[in-house]
Amino acid sequence: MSTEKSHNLTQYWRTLDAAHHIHPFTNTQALTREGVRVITRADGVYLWDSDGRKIIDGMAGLWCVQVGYGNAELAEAGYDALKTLPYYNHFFKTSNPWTIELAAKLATVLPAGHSRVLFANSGSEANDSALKLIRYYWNLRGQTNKKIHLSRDYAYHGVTFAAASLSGLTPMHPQWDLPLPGFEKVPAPYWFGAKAAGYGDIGPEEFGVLIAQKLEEKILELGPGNVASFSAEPVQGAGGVIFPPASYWPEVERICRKYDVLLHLDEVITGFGRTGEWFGAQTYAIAADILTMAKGLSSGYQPISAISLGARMGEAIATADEELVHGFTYSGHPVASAVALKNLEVMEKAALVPRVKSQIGPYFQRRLREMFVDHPLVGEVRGLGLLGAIELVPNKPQRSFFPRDLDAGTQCRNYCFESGLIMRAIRDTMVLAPPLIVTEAEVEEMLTLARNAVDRTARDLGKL
Ligand code: PXG
Repeated sequence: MSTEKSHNLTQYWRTLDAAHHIHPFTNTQALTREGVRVITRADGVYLWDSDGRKIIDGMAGLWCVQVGYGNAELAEAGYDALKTLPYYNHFFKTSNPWTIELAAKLATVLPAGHSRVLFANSGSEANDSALKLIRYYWNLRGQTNKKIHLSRDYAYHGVTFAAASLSGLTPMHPQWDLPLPGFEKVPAPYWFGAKAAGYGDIGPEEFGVLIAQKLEEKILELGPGNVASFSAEPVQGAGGVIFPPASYWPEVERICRKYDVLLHLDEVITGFGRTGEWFGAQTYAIAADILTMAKGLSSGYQPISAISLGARMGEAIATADEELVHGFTYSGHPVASAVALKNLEVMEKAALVPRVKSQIGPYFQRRLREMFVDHPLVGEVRGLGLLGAIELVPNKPQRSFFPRDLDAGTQCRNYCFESGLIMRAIRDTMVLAPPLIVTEAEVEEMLTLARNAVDRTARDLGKL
């Protein structure tokens, strides 16, 4: 296509988009002023926009395209299902082969005891459903006072009324008068931010235990008989890629068990190989009562999510001998199930999860540290598997932060975009979560572009 033609097409789409399409998590007025970027195709770890510009995707879409773009096997699995059974549901005692096989396949990779799953269409729906199932479990058990749902500061669990209430990113709340009543927060195990938050010079492991014990304090304050559940991401993603100190999860698990609080792990980002195991629960050896997953389940090729039940919830719900009054028109959609099933088969065949654990993950982590640990603008490099974060700070030993209105992270992210790299900025934390098929050469390309962007930001801030 000639440059002029593609430019005209871009203008045409921009105008239509501005006139008719409201975007998620976007200032519509600002976007209309700047003009949207139209992504027209993708292959491997690369995207192309409507002007023909090639972009390397350091975020696997929104942390979800595990097998990379353009996988023909997934496309064909979806097409076959579309031709054979484009739609049918699971209400009224029916099912379909793809969803049945997907449920069974999931049981082989999920943590021990998680042998039963329900399906939904997004991470938010999965979390919303999980909270309903938690309530149902306690109602079945006759513990009808257990209604309060605990979660953490900086948590991201989605946008439905319940999932947004569960989320601890406070800017998500005022527009919608959230959180709903019955949602309470405890602190996150964010060691890098501990000094700025007034915890002093505490070491990470001691801090991990201290923060876990804040959960215990909260449960005791509310009364264990009133607390239904604690929801948490094994590694907090959209809230800043916060890795818990090793001491944190064992203590949290002990506390949940002691006070009979159900442990809900949100594996929407950590699921499907991101940290080098199928699930974060396996990476951190966490025994959870209920797990939610989405994104990597289908590598983002189809909207599908799932909720898996551990032994006690699974048993109670499967033997309740009454109708489960819950489910969506598209729960276990045949096309989405077929694509997710193929995605899991492709991941297994290519050994993508072991690859993240022992080959490309360690390579990515080593190079990330080599390129950024000593950078004058970088306070901390943290990561595991194919998840990495770089904190941009004014003063490394102080672990202090730039003033929010400086928007150093956004500035750095804009430089990344300018140079053809998609990298996410969360406050001033720069994040990478590439597709699990990324090669060493592509890691080098991403890190080189990221380094240039951090250098440019450092120069702007007088740090280089
Ligand atoms: N839980 C977690 C841990 C997530 O990361 C959701 C639930 C909600 O999933 P749905 O499918 O309802 O969006 C998420 C989603 C970002 C970004 O910019 C992150 C997410 C979604 C959109 C943007 O980091 N995570």
